[in-house]
Amino acid sequence: MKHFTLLVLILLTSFGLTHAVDLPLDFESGTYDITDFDGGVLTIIDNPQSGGINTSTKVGQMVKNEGETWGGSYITLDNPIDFSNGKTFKMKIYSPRVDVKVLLKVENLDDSGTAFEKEVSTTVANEWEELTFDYGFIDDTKSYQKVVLIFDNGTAGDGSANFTFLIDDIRLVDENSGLEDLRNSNNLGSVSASSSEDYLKRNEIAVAFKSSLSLVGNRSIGFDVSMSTRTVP
Ligand SMILES: [Ca+2]
Repeated sequence: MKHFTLLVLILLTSFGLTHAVDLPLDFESGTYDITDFDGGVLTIIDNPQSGGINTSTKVGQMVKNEGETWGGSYITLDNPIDFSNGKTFKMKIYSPRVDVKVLLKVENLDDSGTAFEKEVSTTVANEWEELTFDYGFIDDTKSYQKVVLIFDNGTAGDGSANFTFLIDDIRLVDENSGLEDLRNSNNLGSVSASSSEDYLKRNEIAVAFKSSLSLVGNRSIGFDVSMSTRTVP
């Protein structure tokens, strides 16, 4: 009996059935924990539109049927999403229409109120494209383990080809969104002199800061100097 159990375990492992489902989601192997809601139906199928940027074997197919206008599906991952190496989601999509709104949301395993979402629109029809979702402002101190997808949120589906979408390769990348730079821009104290270039930058900032201080402290002198410089030919 022990030998039999061991054999089953070895077989399960070798066939990939115990493969954990986490990002990136490529639908090639593993058992996906999919939950459909309010008209959305997500299934894993052989790629019917192999070509362009996606010649992989398996894809996700989302059909939005009649139901609620927010109908969609979510995939429950085996582990919380790790945002430490990037906060930009990429997802390949094959849409029958341009300007289809694609909502990508992440949710906490138990508390749907702990969530973050971004919505972007498709730009091409009947060919694969890769959409980008900027998650720069997500609170990554919280835990998120569900990936929720809603197409054309606010519009009821009809289950037709017009509401049939293919998805693939949902992944996180480290792409500078500019949001972190913006967040740090009012914290000049964080500028360090790790290289000569940084040192020069820091000096420039210090000089500019001193100049603005002296201008405030001697406003009339600063003003006169400025005026004389401008008026003397
Ligand atoms: Ca795939």
